[in-house]
Amino acid sequence: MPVQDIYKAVIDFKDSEIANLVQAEVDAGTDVSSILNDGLIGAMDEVGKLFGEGRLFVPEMLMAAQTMKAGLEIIRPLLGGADAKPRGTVVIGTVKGDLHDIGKNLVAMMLEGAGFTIVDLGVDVEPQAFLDAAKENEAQLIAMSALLTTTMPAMEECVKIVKEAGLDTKLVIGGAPVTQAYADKINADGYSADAPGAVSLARKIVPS
Ligand code: B12
Repeated sequence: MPVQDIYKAVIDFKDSEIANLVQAEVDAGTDVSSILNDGLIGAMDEVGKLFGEGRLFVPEMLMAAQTMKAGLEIIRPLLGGADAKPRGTVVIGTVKGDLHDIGKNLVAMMLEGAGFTIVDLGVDVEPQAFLDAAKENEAQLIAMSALLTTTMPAMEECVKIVKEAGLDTKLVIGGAPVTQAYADKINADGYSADAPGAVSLARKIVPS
């Protein structure tokens, strides 16, 4: 089944082949939702599972995410008409003072692959900029990344100003030094140790 070729190409990191495979399916009239859900997202779910089991590591996860993104580019213009409604909007960024973005990018890619609309503010993002972007884009979720212990307080500041502003937007945090205990302490709505976990978290917080 050709959609399975797409699924397999993502799992096998065939980033040079994926665009052609997806285009061929589109040309053959295959349902775009099936290409997305059974092929691209299905494969990323499997990658997340393999990562969770310790059978696949961060570099492989990045390669799979990049392959998935290349496939997603082909069907992106068609998604509006497909039966694949967006899951919600996530404003994501690395917090003020912090330039590490590999993990943040991976989380953004996985969330995009899971059907969320991503507003990526990049690195060194002020708490107020998260709040402004969440308002402007009517985001359901703010996702903050920090890799330095010295930049973690910027997360607390952001949680505080978003809650004070009375927004419905939920806040999730992550990054190597961040823990569930820290998330609880600063009153964040969720934490995950890795990108597949960020997808599960976002799906739980923003039900379809
Ligand atoms: C690569 C790297 C750099 C690169 C960053 C390149 C880039 N474009 O990102 C460069 C060389 C620029 C760099 C610079 C610095 N770095 Co550096 N860096 C690293 C290193 C080696 C890897 C980080 C990484 O990318 N990991 C791979 C990704 C995939 O993992 P991750 O980010 O943790 O993300 C995963 C999860 O945490 C989670 N996640 C991440 N974000 C989010 C967000 C949400 C919402 C959720 C749910 C989940 C989630 O999902 C991701 C995927 O599974 C780490 C060491 C380490 N092992 O962490 C040091 C490290 C983070 N760096 C460190 C330091 C000290 C610095 C510098 C201060 C060095 C210096 N003296 O100049 C500067 C700081 C610059 C700045 N202002 O940010 C220290 C931090 C110490 C501390 N506890 O604060 C570390 C731990 C190294 C060390 N052992 O000392 N660094």
